Amino acid sequence: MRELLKFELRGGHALFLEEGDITRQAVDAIVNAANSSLMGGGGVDGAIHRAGGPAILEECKRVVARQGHLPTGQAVSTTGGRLKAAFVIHTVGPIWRGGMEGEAGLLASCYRETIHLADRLHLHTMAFPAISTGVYGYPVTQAAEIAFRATLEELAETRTVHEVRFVVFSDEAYRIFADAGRRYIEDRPSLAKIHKIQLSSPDEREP
Ligand code: AR6
Repeated sequence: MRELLKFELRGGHALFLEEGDITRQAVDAIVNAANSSLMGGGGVDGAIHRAGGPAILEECKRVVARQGHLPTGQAVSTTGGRLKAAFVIHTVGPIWRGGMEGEAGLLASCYRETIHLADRLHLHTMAFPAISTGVYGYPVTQAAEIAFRATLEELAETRTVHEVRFVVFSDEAYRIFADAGRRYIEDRPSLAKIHKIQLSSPDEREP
């Protein structure tokens, strides 16, 4: 039995937390935890390029030729290639250097800029991995707190984006994100209602 958490916001907006492989998500855009070169890499970046095929890298090259490397905290979109998601939004998380070098602001900026861009593209649904918590070493508890705060604040402002999913890659990350989300809402009970949803089959959400 698979479990999801749904944070139900006013106005029909929702934030979901689930464990899984983001490359399989049927949403309008999945978010890539890229690096500034946009030339691919390991972790979720490698998985997205492998699953989406060469069209994504070709478009990344055109983006870099046009505007240079992508600064930390900013976002650009490309095709989703062969993915179910029509778009990939690439953002560059901060490398964790102890927390005194603006990491928190840069990580929040990744979530905010990505959601803004999705809204400018008139997208409705999108999925984030836990940006910076792999190779870039951001402590997961702190990254989860920032992800919830930035996303819930942005979701209150979006015009078309109404559903965001956090897709984390381990039981442990799920637990840490769930605790961070519950803590955030406990302090702001009017912001969202939390529902635990049990799915009977792993692919129940797939179309
Ligand atoms: N679906 C969902 N989450 C995933 C998946 C997946 N298929 N694969 C990994 N994760 P990382 P970063 C999780 O290292 O820390 C790349 O080389 C993973 O468990 O992918 O932002 C880039 O090119 C972790 O929790 O990204 C950059 O150079 C989270 O995704 C650098 O790594 C992020 O881990 C970026 O490092």
